[in-house]
Amino acid sequence: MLPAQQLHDLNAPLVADHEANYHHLGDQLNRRGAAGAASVVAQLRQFQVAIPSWALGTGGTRFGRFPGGGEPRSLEEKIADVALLHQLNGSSNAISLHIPWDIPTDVAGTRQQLAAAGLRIDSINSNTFQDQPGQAQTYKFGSLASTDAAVRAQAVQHNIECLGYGQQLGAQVHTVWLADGSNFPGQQHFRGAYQRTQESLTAIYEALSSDWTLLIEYKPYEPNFYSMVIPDWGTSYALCQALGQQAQVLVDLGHHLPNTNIEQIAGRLQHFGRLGGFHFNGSMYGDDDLTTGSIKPFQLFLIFNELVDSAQDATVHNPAVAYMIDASHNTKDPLEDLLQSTDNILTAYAKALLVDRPALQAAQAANDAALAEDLLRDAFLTDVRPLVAEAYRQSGGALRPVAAYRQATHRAGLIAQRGRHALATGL
Ligand SMILES: [Mn+2]
Repeated sequence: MLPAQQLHDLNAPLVADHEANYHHLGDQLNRRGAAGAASVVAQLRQFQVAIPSWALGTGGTRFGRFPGGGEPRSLEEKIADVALLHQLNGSSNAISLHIPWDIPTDVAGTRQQLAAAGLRIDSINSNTFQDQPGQAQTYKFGSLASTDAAVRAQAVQHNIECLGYGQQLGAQVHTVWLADGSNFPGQQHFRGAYQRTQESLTAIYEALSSDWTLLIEYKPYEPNFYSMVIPDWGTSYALCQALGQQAQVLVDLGHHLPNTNIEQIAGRLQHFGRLGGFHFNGSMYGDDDLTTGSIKPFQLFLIFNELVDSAQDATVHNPAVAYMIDASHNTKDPLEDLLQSTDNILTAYAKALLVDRPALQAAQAANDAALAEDLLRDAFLTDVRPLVAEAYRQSGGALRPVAAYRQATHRAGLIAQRGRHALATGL
């Protein structure tokens, strides 16, 4: 983390400009009769997005990987990186772990480190898409859906072990993403694979504590390219219905075919009270894991419009959604990418909070398509950056997190400390 004085000094030259912009926008919103600036800032400060441990190192493609140096080599160093992000933006108070990449070796020490940084473990993520050294059975032909009972038993057992690690660290969410599927027509019996998956998930669900949530993530293709056992939200939803109330659907922005109406999926799942988790990233073609909001900021705004609409509707009974950034690529400094992603997420959220909702509902009731769209445009085209910056400032962070990170030459410090060729575990 940065010394408090250094953060203060980095903000100092920006304060006068920021205050002028913030007050100007506040006046503008007041004249428009929109939500007040202070109320939006308070809601932005409440919004927390978890950081996954695997996003702290450089990602890669199957063609190569170009690490930038200073990557976290241990769970402790991963927590230190998230602590820095949270210091700079006040919006990253949780970390998601991946088992077996992040098995805690010093539980008391890890809990202490988390508490000191104001962080918590958000979710535990299982991994049955790779074989681990010394593993008895292979996942080459699937895990929870495997035709081999011994493979399924091993995969179920791994998930139950994940619950144990999570419990030690105070997590309450377990995420299952299945790579299971097939590459060729006829390879897999669709109904059989679904039935086996439901039975395996039932065994995991039965091991779940009553205060935990099981998130079921879907993905249309990759790593299997003909069929995936859980390809869409409908399949996740059906599995949740079969399992029980503690099972919830996890929507990952990149896990959709191009042009899918993801905002409608978000609205539909909240209507059913089954939207349990949301993974943010950016996508041009598929599961590209680019910076959230870098390609389709209007879509991100429309998604937040649905989230805000449901949150403000007393008839919607959806549990609190676990938000996480699930991105990792080859090009940017991962910490800069996560700061940018969080900034884009908060920007979209702020815009959604500015939508004149009673007017929008009246326009929808009157089938006034032009007015309804204009009301969304009014909110989307508002430059809300002063609101996001004010949220950072009130949380004790940096007015411009990426600029502060750069000026503090933090990456150079990490490289000096961890080495140029430090490799984040699991990647
Ligand atoms: Mn995901």
